[in-house]
Amino acid sequence: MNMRPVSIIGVPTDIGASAIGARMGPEALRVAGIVEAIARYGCPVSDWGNVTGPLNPQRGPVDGFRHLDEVAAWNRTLHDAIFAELEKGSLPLMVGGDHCLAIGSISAVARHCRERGHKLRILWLDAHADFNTSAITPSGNIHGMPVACLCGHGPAELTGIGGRTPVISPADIRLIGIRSVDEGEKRFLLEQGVEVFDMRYIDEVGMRRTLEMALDGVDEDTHLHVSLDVDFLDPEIAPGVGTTVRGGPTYREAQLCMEMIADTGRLGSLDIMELNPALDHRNMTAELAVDLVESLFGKSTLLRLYQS
Ligand code: 6HN
Ligand code: MN
Ligand code: MN
Ligand code: MN
Repeated sequence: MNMRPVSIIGVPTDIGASAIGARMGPEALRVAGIVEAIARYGCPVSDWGNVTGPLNPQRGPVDGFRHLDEVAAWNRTLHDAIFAELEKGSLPLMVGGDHCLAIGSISAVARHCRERGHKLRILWLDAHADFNTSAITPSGNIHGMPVACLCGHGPAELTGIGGRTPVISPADIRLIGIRSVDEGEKRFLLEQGVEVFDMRYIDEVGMRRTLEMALDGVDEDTHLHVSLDVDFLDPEIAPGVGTTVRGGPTYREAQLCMEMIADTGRLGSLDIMELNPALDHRNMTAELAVDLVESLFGKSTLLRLYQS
């Protein structure tokens, strides 16, 4: 179970998306009780409020990127905020905000790991691969590009945050729950050798085996970063997101996924992204995300004590 103090950092922007609304995600997660949920499992938790950045100008893409300067500004701020928390020995929990912001959080995590000699493993839980570049993107939306940027494929403003390019190697990351990948993106994933556990894989072998595979090699020197895009979840249980795709993990599959991550005891940082309260019903998606966070922080570990 996690013993590090958790630091919540809100990032109220939808700067990397074309649909707006994810800017309200941090507040919806607070209203759903994210702070209390973590505290319930004995974790010290502080909510540091929100970082700030440029407003969303809602412009079209320029040279294949929508809002590149603004996206870079948010991510630089985030890198600094999250790196400072890691240096204090805290477990940063970024609440977004759209998924382009994982460039900043993971740049900070990768730098921390580099400087402290930790191994890094990233679990990217998403319906999408987020592996587009300006040359192949169908939308220009940078929330479809963070994994590519982190692997060094993107503009210098986004690939060098934290002082080194590439920030990560494809070997550091596992994509899980994938079921919507663009044509050029598919080829590029294959070419780069990114490990993808798509929904077909989860259907065939189950969530348990999938997580065993994705966590293979994680040991006491590993810093585990989880980047949860809430569109990972089936839209029937998680409608509050701008980019829903049918056929995602069920409630129980998602819980098992979080429980197996908790069992490693290696969770070092977490992003909860893409929640769009404007599209939600009675905050149900935020409440589900909080439910899953409880499992990540040891809810079932306590239950299992009674069973043995
Ligand atoms: N997300 N592949 C699509 C695009 O526009 O690049 C969708 C990306 C969605 C991104 O959900 O974080
Ligand atoms: Mn550390
Ligand atoms: Mn997604
Ligand atoms: Mn995503």
